[in-house]
Amino acid sequence: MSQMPLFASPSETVLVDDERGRVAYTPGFLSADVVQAWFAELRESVPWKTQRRRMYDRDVDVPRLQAHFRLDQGDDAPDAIRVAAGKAVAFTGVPFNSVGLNFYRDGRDSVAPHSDHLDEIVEGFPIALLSLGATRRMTIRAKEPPRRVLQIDLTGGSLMVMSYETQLHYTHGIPKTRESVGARISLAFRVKPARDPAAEASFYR
Ligand SMILES: O=C(O)CCC(=O)C(=O)O
Repeated sequence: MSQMPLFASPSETVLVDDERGRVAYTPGFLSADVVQAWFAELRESVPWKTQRRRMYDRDVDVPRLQAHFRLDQGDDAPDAIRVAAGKAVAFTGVPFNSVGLNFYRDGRDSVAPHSDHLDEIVEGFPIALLSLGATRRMTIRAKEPPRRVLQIDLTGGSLMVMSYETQLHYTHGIPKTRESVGARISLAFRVKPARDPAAEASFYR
């Protein structure tokens, strides 16, 4: 009996590769069946949290739900995350040990332009963003001239890898949209330093 392959054969497109960093995008990194199954599993099983942030003189909800697991220190991550991490590690050769999850419920959810906090990732290692669910557009913008803006539609099942240098030279964000879009979950894989037990996971607005 023939079986559908669990994973598609991905092919990477390099969007930028110069002294300011490398960004590579791989649509179809996961097959549609896997995307659907993992989206459903993570939506139900992850302990999603609403974060609050001080904005000027008041506290506001961060406009998406979030969660975080260490992959190397016994955190009880759902199976889908463990398998996804294994795939990301095998594809990139990067020993990711942490995953931050974002749940964008609809087009009103977003993440503001930011770059990763450099004290929270190990120097030299890239970050990888795995998308499940609806397509959302990411804007990647150079911090200094020469001006460069990339708009990338992150489709469900895609993997985007941004080198460490891109965190120095670019911001990335997912703007709100008035278009009618479904829910999206992203898994942001990182290599983090050994955990300080007193430290809280930090989140981007
Ligand atoms: O949802 C995404 O793909 C982006 C997430 C992100 O920028 C982050 O977690 O720092």
